[in-house]
Amino acid sequence: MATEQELQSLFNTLDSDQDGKLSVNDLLLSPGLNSVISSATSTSSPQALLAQYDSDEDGNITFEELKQAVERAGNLT
Ligand SMILES: [Ca+2]
Ligand SMILES: [Ca+2]
Repeated sequence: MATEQELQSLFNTLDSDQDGKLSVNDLLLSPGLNSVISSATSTSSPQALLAQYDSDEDGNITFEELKQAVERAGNLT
């Protein structure tokens, strides 16, 4: 379970190159945080997260896409 605020700070921490999007690379650089994302979105890997929730298929997860993923998994409070 996460609030939108917690999710935003998690997102910012994961976005290591600060471009406002999470690439597979950003996610792989922080295995610990990535496991938090995985459990919040019910996905098993960054690749699975992108395959299921990268709705505009640009190869990155924006905050909106992440929020939707967590919402759909029923973990946004
Ligand atoms: Ca990034
Ligand atoms: Ca995207």
